[in-house]
Amino acid sequence: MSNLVEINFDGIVGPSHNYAGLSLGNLAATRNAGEHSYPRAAALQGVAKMRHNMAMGVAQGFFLPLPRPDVGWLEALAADDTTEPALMAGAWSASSMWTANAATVSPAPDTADGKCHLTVANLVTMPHRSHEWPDTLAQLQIAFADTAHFAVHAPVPPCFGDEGAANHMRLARAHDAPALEVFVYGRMGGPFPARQHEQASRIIARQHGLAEDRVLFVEQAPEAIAAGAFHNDVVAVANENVLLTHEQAFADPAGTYAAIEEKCPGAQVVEVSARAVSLADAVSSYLFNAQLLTPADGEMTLVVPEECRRNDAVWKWLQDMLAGNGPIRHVKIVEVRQSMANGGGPACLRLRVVTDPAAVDQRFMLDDTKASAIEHVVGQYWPESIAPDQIGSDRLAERVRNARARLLDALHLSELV
Ligand code: SUG
Repeated sequence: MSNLVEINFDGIVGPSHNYAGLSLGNLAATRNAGEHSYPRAAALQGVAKMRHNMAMGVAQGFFLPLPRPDVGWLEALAADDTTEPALMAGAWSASSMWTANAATVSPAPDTADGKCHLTVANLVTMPHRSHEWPDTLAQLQIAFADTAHFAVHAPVPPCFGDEGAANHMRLARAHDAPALEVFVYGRMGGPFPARQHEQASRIIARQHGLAEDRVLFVEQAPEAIAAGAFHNDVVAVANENVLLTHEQAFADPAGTYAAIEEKCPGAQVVEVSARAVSLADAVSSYLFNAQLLTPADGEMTLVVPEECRRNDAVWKWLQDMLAGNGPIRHVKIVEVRQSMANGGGPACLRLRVVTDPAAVDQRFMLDDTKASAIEHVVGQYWPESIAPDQIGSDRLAERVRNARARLLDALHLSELV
């Protein structure tokens, strides 16, 4: 019998969480630049979300915050206190919390060698994210060290931007069945950067040993990127055989749906029309940055951010959807406002890995005891708030380092230094 299940690995929000407006094309992050941040509340909201999903019977894991400020990166930039504030903020960013951008994952049923393949994302398009990958890779190499089950790859060459699972979807009868892997890429030329390069996606598909008839490379609609969908997971989400997508997510929606139906018979596309929910409403509410999950009871559930309830058009669409006889049977709400204000919804905060949980280093798997331990350390050591002018301060840097060290210690992961 197969023990393969979907595990959601959430990024614990780091103690240096702040709003520096570093991501051009991410409208929430730009709008909130210079606001005070609340790292303690942010991390606790994240743990509450993990607890919420665990309570539904979903397997839950986590990744640790990366070492910040990244002094090695500042050195490489020959930067000091007098250099541009954006570079300093880049060294302090807690952006690794959005683990949907940590890696692209092809589970064992999809790959030629029957291993689960993970390629760490290079994130080269945004300077503040471009230095995440070495520490993320170190973490993946520990969490997925069992080489009988996993193959962990270095990033694709930096000439092609790769943003990980945020632009990748699996469609399959069930999580443990061979899937169609859909890679979504953008083309440069619009007002905002297209972060996922087609060639990066193609390299990953080859490197993971995916069969040609079970992959699809789809162009993201330029108007979606221009409207603030800097990753495809802002306008589409898939789970098992269901794709929930905005009408304007893909450059060629009809062609994309036809190709999906051909390569994955039985797939169901739930399309939200622009008339019902505009791209602007989709981006501000993060309706599609929901987690579409199959809980233990088998009833597919959409875990949406609180912002969806506050948007009339989105809330009405959700109610109408539930009243219909569609494949998504429940809608649940989580509060992740601190992350949302930087453009990171429930789906950005997690990396999905379909595998046997027993194959994972157990220190990365969450249970109630560990959730309480994380809450305890966060409550004691995470700064309550950070004002923009504190970024770069030695005192705060010391506090941030100490907070992370306490968490590593509590979770027996001090080897991550
Ligand atoms: O890369 N925000 C992140 C949000 C990532 C969301 N992830 C997914 N859609 N999967 C980003 O734009 C803002 C940081 C700042 O401006 O301080 C930031 O990096």
